[in-house]
Amino acid sequence: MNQRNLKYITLSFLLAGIGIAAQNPVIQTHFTPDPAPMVYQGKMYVYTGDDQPGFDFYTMTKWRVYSTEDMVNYTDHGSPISLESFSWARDRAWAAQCIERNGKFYWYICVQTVDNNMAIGVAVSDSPTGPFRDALGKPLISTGTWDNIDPTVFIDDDGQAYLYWGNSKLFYVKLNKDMTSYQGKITEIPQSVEAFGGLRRPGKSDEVLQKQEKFDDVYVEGPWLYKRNNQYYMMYAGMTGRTECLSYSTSPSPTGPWKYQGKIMTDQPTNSFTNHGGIIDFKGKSYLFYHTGLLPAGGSYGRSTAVEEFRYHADGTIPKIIMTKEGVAPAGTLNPYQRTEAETMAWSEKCSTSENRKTGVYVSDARAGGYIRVRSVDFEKGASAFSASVAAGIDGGILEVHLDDVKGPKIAEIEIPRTGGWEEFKTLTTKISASVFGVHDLYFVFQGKNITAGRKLFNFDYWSFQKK
Ligand code: FUB
Repeated sequence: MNQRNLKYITLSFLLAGIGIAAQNPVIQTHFTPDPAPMVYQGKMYVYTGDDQPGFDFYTMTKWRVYSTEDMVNYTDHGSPISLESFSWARDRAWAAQCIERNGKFYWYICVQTVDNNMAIGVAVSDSPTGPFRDALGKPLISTGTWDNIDPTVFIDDDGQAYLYWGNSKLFYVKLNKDMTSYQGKITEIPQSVEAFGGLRRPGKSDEVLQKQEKFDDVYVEGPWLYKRNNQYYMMYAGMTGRTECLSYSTSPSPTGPWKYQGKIMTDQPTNSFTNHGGIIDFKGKSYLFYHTGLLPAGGSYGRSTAVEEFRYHADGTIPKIIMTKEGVAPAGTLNPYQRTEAETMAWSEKCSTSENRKTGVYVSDARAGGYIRVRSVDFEKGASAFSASVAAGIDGGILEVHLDDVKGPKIAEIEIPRTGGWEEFKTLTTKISASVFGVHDLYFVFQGKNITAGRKLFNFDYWSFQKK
């Protein structure tokens, strides 16, 4: 490597280290509302909905799963469940949460039923990414109302599991150990100023309430129950100003009485009426997952998962959290010498993801000028070759590999010939053309030769480097 390259790579490394590129929303290939995080065996899984903007309502039909080991590179695991997974579901695949118990994964969802009400169901799997199946073949909670949305589930240290849910009213039941049935009656938590900061005035819509001077905060939806230092926390979407805020209450017991603690995230340029999320610890840090409408073409019906790190105050209270574009710092590095799925990414433009039975999830529709950014890749002492599994129905696609910026030093390039079809993946290998070592952000840049601008170039399944 010459002196100029060395200087460039060192400077790029420093810039990458201070995280100047956008990181929120964390998924750009699909809309991902209502994020519900779960930590399992050293990985953070995030279960989300799937907004379809253009319908002018929350007309959602499926749910999605992502995972990350470093909080910046997220792997797309596709959509293991949809309305079709529940024979009794009709529409509105709304907010959901997954939890592990004894090696099984229980994904609590809510949907509109054939009788037009909302009900809560549960799907079960042996793996956090599926396949999942409807555990009951019928709803777990169905009371013939619209109240049954947004389930949150929590297992206490004594093994007792709790399911909370509700829109404008907050309910809970104690789940049995099988996680698919419950004991006792459904209990409604009384709404009070002490518990949730305000009171819903009967007969008045949220819009009317927002205009009233005395209107402060009120429980609306999206509960998230967890425990920290023997205190129980209930985060929820409250109502204040022009959009929902995230607020929280605490209690010495999992069933209340709840004491209002204030707003966590409020009055910010979110471009979404709703907010909904979860709080979780991972690798010694605390994170808030939430959603915004800030992705291009997003909005109230095109919402995306975002994440911020925060620190609890010494007394256990949660600080006010600001939405940022930068998101969180990497909580680890990525090893480029093992197979990495192309759908593991920190940021992407001009591509999407698809899945089929043979290949699973892969990056699809790569178009000229698009790219995938993978953060914090540790090349250690150096790489000698680069391999990529790609598929193309036409010739002319080029996959370039750059360091630290779309226009940073190019270390590899693969010309992609037609492989026999858009889903016929072939592994192509090339030598590394410049010296690379240490930690870098990687950019896989899509280019086309003699291909009409905007046309699909190739699909991309996985990649790896060979060590020097
Ligand atoms: O995503 C549909 C609905 O919007 C959720 O169930 C609510 O919490 C709100 O985010």
